[in-house]
Amino acid sequence: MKPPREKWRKSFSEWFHDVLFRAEIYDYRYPIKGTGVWMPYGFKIRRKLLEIVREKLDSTGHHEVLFPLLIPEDMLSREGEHIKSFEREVYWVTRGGEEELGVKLALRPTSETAIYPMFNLWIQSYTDLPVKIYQVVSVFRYETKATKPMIRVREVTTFKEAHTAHATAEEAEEQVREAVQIYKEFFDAMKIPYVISVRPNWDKFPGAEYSVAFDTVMPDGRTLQIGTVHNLGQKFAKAFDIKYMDRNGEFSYVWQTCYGISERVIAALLSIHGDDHGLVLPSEIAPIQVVVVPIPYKGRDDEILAESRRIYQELASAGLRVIIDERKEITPGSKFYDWELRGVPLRVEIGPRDVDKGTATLVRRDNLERATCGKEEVVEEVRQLLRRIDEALSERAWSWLREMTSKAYDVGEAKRIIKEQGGIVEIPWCGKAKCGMELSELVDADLLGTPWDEEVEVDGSCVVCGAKASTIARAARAY
Ligand code: P5A
Ligand code: ZN
Repeated sequence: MKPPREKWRKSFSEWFHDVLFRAEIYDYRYPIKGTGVWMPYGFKIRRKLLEIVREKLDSTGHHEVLFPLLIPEDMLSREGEHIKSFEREVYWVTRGGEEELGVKLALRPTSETAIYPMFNLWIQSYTDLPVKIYQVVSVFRYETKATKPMIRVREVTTFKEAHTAHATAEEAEEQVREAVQIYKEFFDAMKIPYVISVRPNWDKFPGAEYSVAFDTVMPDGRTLQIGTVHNLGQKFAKAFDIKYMDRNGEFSYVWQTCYGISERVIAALLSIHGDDHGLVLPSEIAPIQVVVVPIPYKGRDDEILAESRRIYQELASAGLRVIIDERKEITPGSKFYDWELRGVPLRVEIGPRDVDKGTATLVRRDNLERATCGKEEVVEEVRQLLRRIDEALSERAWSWLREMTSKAYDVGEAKRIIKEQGGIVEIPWCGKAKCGMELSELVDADLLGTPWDEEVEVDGSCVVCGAKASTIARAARAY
């Protein structure tokens, strides 16, 4: 059985707003544009996700830190390209109580310029390197594009940013690879499909040598940038004078990288797996993995409840995140509806027939299929089904991404696909910036960039200038 995905696909924006609120994830009615409130269930999902990120970073030698929110104006402006790009998006604190501040203080839009002055103090010798730190904080960006809950907010509340410093360019390069690998594993755990692109030079992170980005395709066919990894070279090291003494007593600037993700990942997770009934959560993220629902029957309620509780206990003792829904005032049907909306991967129903036969009925959230198993096998069966649900979610999501990725060999075709179907279109490109920017105009879409570290088959010629194509450009309408 296939749950419907009509609304999910055709009125995604409405679906998203509606589910966020009804499933008690996130309330976007806070009276400041671009800010939202994490509600209890949403906060639990957020916490699970952060647990996974922290585990991946901690186990690869990163250390968690916490820097101040405020950045003095002169520090924020130290690196030219960085400030030039961010200055239009900065919130400023200019007063403290009754006093005008002598130095304006920025609410961090990201923390390079807060962290690197401290790197200047911390890093003296090659023995201090590498430095690999991260923090999870709020950052503020006065976004001028249309704001959207979680997707483009002005207070980004779940900004996980990592910053590293290295002795050599090769080590920084290696760090970019490690970061990409960490994010791959993280998105894989989330069952979120992605493409990895080197952003065009005109669209890299301000202050970076180059930027690598993860994009996914949302239900409406638009792409969402869900993470970025930047090789900063020595630009910030020079601006903040971050030098170390090598083995020979000579001083050199460090080589740096930084990489970040935000609640956009949660938006992608909730959106990509969802359907018209609501959320569908992978088991690793689900705050509740299994819900036990007793199905009352005249004269047998006590037996049914006792058996439901016994199974609930068994699942809880096995370490599964399980709840039992004993609410008396509502029907089993309304309970199903509630937990489907919240994306609980598996439901266990216990009715009179299950009690008689010594069985349990299991219903998968992803495809709503029912199965029966003996009461002795419930734990094993639940574990197996959770695994299968996760696999099915991953498969469905990746085939969605593949379905939404096309190739085009001329501008008209590319433009038509982007307009009519959406998703990502791969177009032969000579690699010249002039053609790239023109291409973006001609197909009326953004250029995500070129494939990162992938063997790509390039056939045909640049659709703009006709020269032999050296790569492909990925074009899409991006959020
Ligand atoms: C990398 C971490 C940086 O800021 N500095 C530290 C680097 N990169 S970035 O690409 O600008 O941002 C990292 C990721 O954050 C998400 N993001 C947002 N999410 C929600 N609302 C926003 N307004 C917003 N801005 C950026 C993106 O996923 C981006 O890749
Ligand atoms: Zn060209």
